[in-house]
Parts: sequence; structure tokens; C-alpha cells
Amino acid sequence: MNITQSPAGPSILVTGTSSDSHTWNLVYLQLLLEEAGCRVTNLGACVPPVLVAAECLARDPDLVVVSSVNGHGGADGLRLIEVLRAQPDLAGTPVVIGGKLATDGLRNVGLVRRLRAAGYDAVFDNGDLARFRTLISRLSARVAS
Ligand code: B12
Repeated sequence: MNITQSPAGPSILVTGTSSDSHTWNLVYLQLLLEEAGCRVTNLGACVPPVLVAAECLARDPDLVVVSSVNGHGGADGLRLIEVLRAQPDLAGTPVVIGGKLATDGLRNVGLVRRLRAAGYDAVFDNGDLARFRTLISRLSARVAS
């Protein structure tokens, strides 16, 4: 686990999914968020849903960013959001997921819809970073005001 502090920005918890051992996606997201002035806790790769839930309860982040690139983001992502949303204290915590979510490398509209319906506030299939940056600047403005 890697924790960095920057005094005023939103607190963001970055995590990989339970089956995903890729790490540079997580490092990339951490650096992007820190450059945008966010305080980042990076839980790393292969994190079980119960551990993500425990860290969310302990830290009360402004946003949870889930990253998956190994092609199992759909199944892993659904299991994770079910565990998070089952906790009454996490029912309203903003949670987004992104990366390379399916195995065919193509945008999967049905999968995006299922992830949204299960409780994700936004889905960035194929890692739509421009839209992600917009979300982060809106969040930063809200936290600062
Ligand atoms: C290095 C690598 C590995 C290394 C990882 C080492 C490590 N410590 O990270 C090893 C060898 C372990 C590995 C293993 C596997 N890998 Co691999 N790996 C790669 C590789 C070559 C590079 C990944 C990388 O580091 N990229 C650099 C980072 C910065 O980029 P990124 O991960 O794409 O993340 C970017 C975006 O996706 C986006 N993003 C990511 N998450 C999020 C989240 C949000 C919210 C947003 C907005 C954006 C976003 O932001 C990042 C910057 O643009 C890619 C192929 C490639 N060229 O991308 C395959 C790749 C990811 N691997 C793949 C596969 C299939 C596997 C294995 C299943 C192979 C196997 N059969 O064993 C295993 C999975 C193991 C597991 N349990 O997860 C596939 C995934 C297929 C898919 N999703 O469609 C890829 C795409 C290769 C391919 N073309 O088939 N892999």
C-alpha cells in the first residue's frame, strides 16, 4: 500500500481488482491524480473486495477508483461493487471503474450498463482518460468549495 498526502485536494482510494496482478495501471492513475492535487491511497493489485470495503470504511474517501486491465473487470468489478454497496455506510460513496474491462479489447455496451446498474457511478471502458480528468476536476472544485 502506498499513501501520499497533499493538504487540500480530494481523498481518493485507488485499487486493482481481486484477480488482476497488473500494477503500472495503478501507478499511472496515482500519478495522474496526484498531479491533479488529489490525496491518494493506492491499495495495489489483487485486492479482495472485503479489504477494499474495510479501507473505504476506515478512510471515507471522496472517490474510489477501481482499475482492471486483465480482461476480467466485468466479473471482478461486479463482485466488488456488490460488497461495497452492501455496506450501509458505503451506499453513497462515489465509485468508478475503468481500464481494459473485457477480453476482446472492444467497448462492451452491455457490460458498461451492467456495471452502472450494479452501483458504479461511472465506467471508463478502454480507459477514457479525458472524461476521467473532467470528473476529477469537477470533484476537486466541489471539495474545494
Ligand atoms: C506488462 C503486462 C503484464 C505483466 C504485468 C506486470 C505488472 N507488474 O504490472 C504480466 C506479465 C504479469 C501480465 C500478466 C497477464 N496479462 Co498482461 N499485459 C501487460 C502489458 C504488456 C502492459 C501493461 C502495462 O503495464 N501498461 C502500462 C499501463 C500504464 O497502461 P494500462 O495498463 O493500459 O492502463 C492504462 C489504461 O488502461 C487506463 N486505465 C487503466 N485503469 C483505469 C481505470 C480508470 C478509472 C481509467 C479512467 C483509466 C484506466 O489508464 C492507463 C494509462 O492510459 C499489456 C499489453 C499492453 N501493451 O497494454 C498486457 C495485457 C494487459 N495483459 C493481458 C493479459 C491477458 C494478461 C494475462 C491474463 C496473461 C496470462 N494468460 O497469464 C495475465 C493476467 C495476470 C493477472 N492475474 O492479472 C491482456 C489483457 C486483455 C484485455 N483486457 O483485453 C493485455 C492487454 C495483453 C493483450 N493484448 O492481450 N501482463
